[in-house]
Amino acid sequence: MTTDNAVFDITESLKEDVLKGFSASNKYIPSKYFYDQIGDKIFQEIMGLPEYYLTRAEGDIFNNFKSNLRSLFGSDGGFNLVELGAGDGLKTSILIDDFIENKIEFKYYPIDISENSNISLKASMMEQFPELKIELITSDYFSGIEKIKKHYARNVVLFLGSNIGNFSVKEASSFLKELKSVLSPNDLVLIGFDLKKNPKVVLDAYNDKSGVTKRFNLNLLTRINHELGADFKLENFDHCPTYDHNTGEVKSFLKVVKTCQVYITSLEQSFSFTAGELIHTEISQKYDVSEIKALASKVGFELKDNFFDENNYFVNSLWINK
Ligand code: AVI
Repeated sequence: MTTDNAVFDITESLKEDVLKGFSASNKYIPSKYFYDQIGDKIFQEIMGLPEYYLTRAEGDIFNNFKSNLRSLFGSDGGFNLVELGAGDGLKTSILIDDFIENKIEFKYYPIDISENSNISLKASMMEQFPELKIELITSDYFSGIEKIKKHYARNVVLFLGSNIGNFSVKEASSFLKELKSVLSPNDLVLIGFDLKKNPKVVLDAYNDKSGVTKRFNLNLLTRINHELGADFKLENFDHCPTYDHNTGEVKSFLKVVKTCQVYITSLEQSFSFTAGELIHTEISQKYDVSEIKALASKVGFELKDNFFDENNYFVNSLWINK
């Protein structure tokens, strides 16, 4: 993984974050470490789970509203379609397919810190759409946007899949303020928010019967075992998600089921884990429509339109930079 000139060492950053997280009074591991090669594959499985409605809901929105999105994105002529953390690009390909069919002028710029995911995304996009104008940007999101050559007047930034939900509300608002600072007036942002709904539906999405999300969460410990030389025994930990409908927070934890000591070679240190203790691993924030509207105006955008799936489980919210 590389950023511009500096080589970014993910194992070094994992080491620092694990030391910080395991030394805290309430232990935690940042959720960005889910996405190693194994975690990426498990996340693909999650997206296909019957309980994990988010991906299907957003796909339905794109299928139902692609022509509306096409006219809104293209209302100023050609545009740069900028995607932050595109993953496998499956949902975006619904829009790209429609834009190409309707001979819309645009160029696709997926921005991701991981060169590997960008390269495989480009290969799969080129296979589906040989005529697609695409330029990979391997970088953090904000410097990536600044690098985009202004081929067309407008940037249309996609931040899909409820990735915004992996920030707390406070972090989301700083992230969006920083995003605004690298955009020009009239640029658009389309954000996928997961909505508050029946708490059982929400919680089941993070606690599937087949145990895929449990594997996803436990993979953090496998990763620490491999990359930092730790001796976590996975059977001493369980997957434990919670949902608070008032705050809209799904919190995922690894719960210690058997008291144990774990030695981490690269830190030359042991850590104690006590039965019942919770290690916080992820937040998946759910919103309601009024909170989304308030967030848009707080960070300096104007909410232009909301697109919902048939169940009102999910919304793609289109904002314009004032
Ligand atoms: C990537 N992100 C939006 C997912 C979510 O819903 O928070 C990650 C995930 N974690 C457990 N299941 C899915």
